[in-house]
Amino acid sequence: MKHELLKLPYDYSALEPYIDSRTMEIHHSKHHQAYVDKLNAALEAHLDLQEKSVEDLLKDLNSVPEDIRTAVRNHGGGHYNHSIFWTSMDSPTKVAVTGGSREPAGAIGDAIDKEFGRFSDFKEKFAAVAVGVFGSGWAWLVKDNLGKLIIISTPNQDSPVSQGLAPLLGIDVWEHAYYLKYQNRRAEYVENWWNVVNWEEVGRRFVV
Ligand code: MN3
Repeated sequence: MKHELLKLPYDYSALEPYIDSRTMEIHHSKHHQAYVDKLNAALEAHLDLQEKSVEDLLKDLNSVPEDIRTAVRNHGGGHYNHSIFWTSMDSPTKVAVTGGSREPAGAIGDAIDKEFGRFSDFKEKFAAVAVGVFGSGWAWLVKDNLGKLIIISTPNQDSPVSQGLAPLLGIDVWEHAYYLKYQNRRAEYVENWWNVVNWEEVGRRFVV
């Protein structure tokens, strides 16, 4: 079984003007595709591992043979993290048209209020972590095994699932995610990104 690049649930232009379509196209069809290809290449000589989902591989990296462990961590992590990222977002117009909300509602909304205070406080804390990632990496809202919400960052393509945490929402802060439009202005990218967060999907992940 080969790992495959998922088709985006929206067009490359869907997240305009907050994330431009050229960035989306290169990010998905080149960067993410490369992680998928390199993961498959790493697993080529390991038939037994080809049956495992990328999530299961990442959850137990110690069981992955040492000669491909770094490749699975980096490329498997890249594949998995980007899959979470794409589906954490949706068109800002669609969100408005469907009567959805750009703020978390229901159980996830309550949990965020309980853990972080107001939604604006949560956004501020999350953005500070995202902007503060040194070099390439990710900021995440995750749920631990007791159901508690935490904001964390991971370097490179390390994934929260490798730490036993369930990723609910993640933002890619590698330069390839924003450089064409925002250049060095990562904080502006993070600020604009809130407009495309798909809170319905985040809410679904929270109650699983
Ligand atoms: Mn990326």
